[in-house]
Amino acid sequence: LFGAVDMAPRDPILGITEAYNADKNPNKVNLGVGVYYDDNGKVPLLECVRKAEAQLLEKAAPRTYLPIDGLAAYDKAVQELVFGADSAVVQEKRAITVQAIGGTGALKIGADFLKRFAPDSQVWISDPSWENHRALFESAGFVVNSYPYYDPATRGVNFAGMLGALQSMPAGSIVLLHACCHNPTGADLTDEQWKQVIEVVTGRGLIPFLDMAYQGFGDGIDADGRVVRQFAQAGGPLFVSNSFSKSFSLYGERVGALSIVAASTEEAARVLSQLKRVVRTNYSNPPLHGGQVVATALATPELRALWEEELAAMRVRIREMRQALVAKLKAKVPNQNFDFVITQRGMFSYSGLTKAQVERLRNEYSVYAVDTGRICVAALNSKNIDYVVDAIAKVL
Ligand code: PLP
Ligand code: TYF
Repeated sequence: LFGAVDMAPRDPILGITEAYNADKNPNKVNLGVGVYYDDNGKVPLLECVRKAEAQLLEKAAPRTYLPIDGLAAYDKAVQELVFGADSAVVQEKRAITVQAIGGTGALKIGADFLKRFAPDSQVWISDPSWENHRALFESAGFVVNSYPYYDPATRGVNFAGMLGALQSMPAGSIVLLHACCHNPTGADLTDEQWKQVIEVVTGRGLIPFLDMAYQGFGDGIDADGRVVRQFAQAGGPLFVSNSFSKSFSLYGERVGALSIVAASTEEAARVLSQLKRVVRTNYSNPPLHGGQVVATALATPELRALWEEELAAMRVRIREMRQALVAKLKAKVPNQNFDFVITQRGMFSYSGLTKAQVERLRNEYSVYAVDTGRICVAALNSKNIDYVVDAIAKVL
């Protein structure tokens, strides 16, 4: 049996962390994986999480199974966060939300559901996109295509290309969109561009699947969620995967959710019943702890306020690192313009570094970036930024 098993390729991003971990250089910096580190280079345990966990510990509740669709309080809190408590889709009970195993799990149950009910549709992802998008939808059985997105010349979005592709996809195509903080480029659409995208997607009967893994890292919780609400208002079916890995710094707890908007309460109930079937045949029901933590934090006013403060602090620190990176690079490499780093949103910057330059950064300086030139700005801090800027200046 195993003689015929060949070696699978490594995940291009998680593989970088393996190499980084093995590196003995004390100055090493991991700008590869999309994880937020604080100014001391540590992954934070948020105070709102610590307090929610203290409350849960105090209760010492038994660890029974959760329902197939997850903790009800969690699903409700997520739905209100994603769509707004007073939104029509929530009020009219047209949105259903299922707790999922991280954002990745949400994408996968959404993909499996879609394969069952839209088996002949094809999937379209941005060029480039998060590496796992293609693999996830292909493993659900879909043909995955890409639509133009990034324009290296402007270091922004090739909007004409994107819109043109949307206008020529067959009706029923599944379009994966990053709701905010595009991974890997950091280049987001403007409000006006989103308006046009929503018009084309709903007008042409495409199926939008919004992936929101970085809510709160762009311009704020509400501002980053606006696109989801606009899609929900526009009508038509809608899929939204969201993740608390980054926004609650709960990476390993695997907390995410899939929400689907249907045309009526009755339709939503049928959709939920089928989605539960997908969950049941994959992992039966989701884990308890992370969902409880997030539900407690979101539903307890003082913990909710604390979370918003802590998330804002992460967002602000990343912005400061963007500013510092640009200022320091300008001083060292005066003939190049790095202002685009400030405009980019979220954790990442598509830096424009070539594969050869990324290799030199790794081999000569132990600074780890993704081969595409993506760097995680959230891994920079006041102690490592000068070292990183020196290294980048040398390879440029
Ligand atoms: N979608 C995007 C765009 C991401 O960058 C990530 C990052 O991890 C995910 C989904 C997956 O989220 P999770 O780690 O919660 O599975
Ligand atoms: O893009 C990133 O770095 C994050 C983390 O297979 C990640 O989204 C990367 C690769 C992967 C899972 C998570």
